[in-house]
Amino acid sequence: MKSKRILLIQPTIYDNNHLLVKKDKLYFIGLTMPLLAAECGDDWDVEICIETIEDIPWDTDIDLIGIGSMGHSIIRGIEIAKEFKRRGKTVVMGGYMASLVSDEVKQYCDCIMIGDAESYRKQMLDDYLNGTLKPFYTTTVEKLSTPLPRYELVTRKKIGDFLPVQAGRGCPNRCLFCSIACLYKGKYLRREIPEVMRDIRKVKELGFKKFLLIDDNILSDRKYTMDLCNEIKKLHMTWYSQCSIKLAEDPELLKCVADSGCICLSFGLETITAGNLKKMNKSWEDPKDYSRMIRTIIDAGIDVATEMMIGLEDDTVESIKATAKFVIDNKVTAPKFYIITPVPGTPFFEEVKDSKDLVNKDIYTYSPSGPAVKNSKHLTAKEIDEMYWWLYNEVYSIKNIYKRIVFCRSFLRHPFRSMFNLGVNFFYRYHIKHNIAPIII
Ligand code: B12
Repeated sequence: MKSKRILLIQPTIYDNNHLLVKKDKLYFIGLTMPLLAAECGDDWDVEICIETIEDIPWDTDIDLIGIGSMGHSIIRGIEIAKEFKRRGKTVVMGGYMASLVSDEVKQYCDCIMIGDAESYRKQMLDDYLNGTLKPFYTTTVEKLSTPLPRYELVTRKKIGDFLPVQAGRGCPNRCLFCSIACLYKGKYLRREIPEVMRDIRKVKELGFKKFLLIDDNILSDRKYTMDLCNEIKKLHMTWYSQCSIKLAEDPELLKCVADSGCICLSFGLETITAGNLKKMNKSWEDPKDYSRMIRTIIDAGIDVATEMMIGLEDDTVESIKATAKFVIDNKVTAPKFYIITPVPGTPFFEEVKDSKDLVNKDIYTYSPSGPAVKNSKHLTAKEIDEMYWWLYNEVYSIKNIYKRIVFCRSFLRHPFRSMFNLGVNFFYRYHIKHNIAPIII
């Protein structure tokens, strides 16, 4: 008789020196594993291993192993799957990459959960217990409702001072490079506000004063966001999230978000070159508005983090230098950069997979922090790599960290927060100096 026990593993990634990224502390803890644990049901005994901060318990006596796959951590995920298979375990995989390239990944495990796992207890776990596990499970969630995540399984681990909460999943936009657009196809699912508030209250009860709203675009529904923020405000907590920079164009909503305790938002600006945005099907944003919008957000009391890509078709050495100047002049608190990478399973990958500009076809080496795998119109892959590290070093030079964080108005308005941000910037700088892009912390 099979026992109701499962070990859930969030694999880490390999860095640019091909070493596994291991840390003393993971500041951003995802929701995936605590939520999956809850979705197993109370009668299941669940253990979670976050490989970035923990060792894999290879000798576990648990038979069922569940492995996540976030971006290029799928490479490590497959290695883990192979080893557990060798040890006679039953291995199930899920998450973004396993869903996007399920046929490829299936070779290494017993079963793949494609897309959302909300009904996997009913289907997959019961089948496992009955010995009738199928190779693939695909579920389409039309209405999102999730149990209270089992946060207590991660709160004793070495994590930051906030926990993740999810209000919605997916995004109404269809940007060509984005895995979320690929999986959700323009769909945005939202949970009922009382259910979201139940989770936020739990986070507070557990002693956390901050939370990370992990939605991909919390602005997708204006009224919903307003109502949610009005409820959050009552709890006197602070929170972070990510959304479209277009928030700056809605002063009423922006004020409501700021008043509810939001202190930092991350914006996928992608590029300062309009032609690049257009080619990526993101022409609903215009880089010429970015500086003004960033100012508006900072003036509302919210710190700005940005996510941008390098190696796009219209990029040149000059445009990448201008990107550095852009984030420095606009006092971006936490700028992050990625090399555009054709993620298998996305339309972008299909478009370039046979092109002679794709200089590396070994998808198992792909990473958003390089080495670059594709020449662009004006730059070779090698030049893109050089410019990528030049950009990070420039933006995180001591002089430019001070310019962005200390010599600006928000330092006077929020000195404690700014000192914290200064610490974060020096932490990122330390990693950059060791050839590690600060994309996983
Ligand atoms: C929080 C977060 C992080 C955190 C925490 C990571 C961690 N180790 O815990 C940090 C900042 C560290 C991080 C780092 C990275 N991330 Co990240 N991250 C997120 C974010 C914002 C939320 C993740 C989350 O909690 N989601 C909520 C849960 C409930 O949803 P879910 O993960 O999709 O899980 C559901 C299903 O997919 C399924 N499922 C998932 N895993 C499994 C496993 C099994 C066994 C089963 C049955 C089902 C299943 O069940 C869940 C419930 O339905 C997402 C965006 C997003 N929308 O998810 C990006 C995201 C997942 N990250 C992404 C990437 C690429 C990365 C990095 C590789 C680097 C980077 N940023 O580019 C690293 C790799 C981290 C690692 N593995 O070590 C991409 C993945 C794209 C892709 N094609 O795979 C996303 C989608 C962001 C994006 N827009 O591109 N990330």
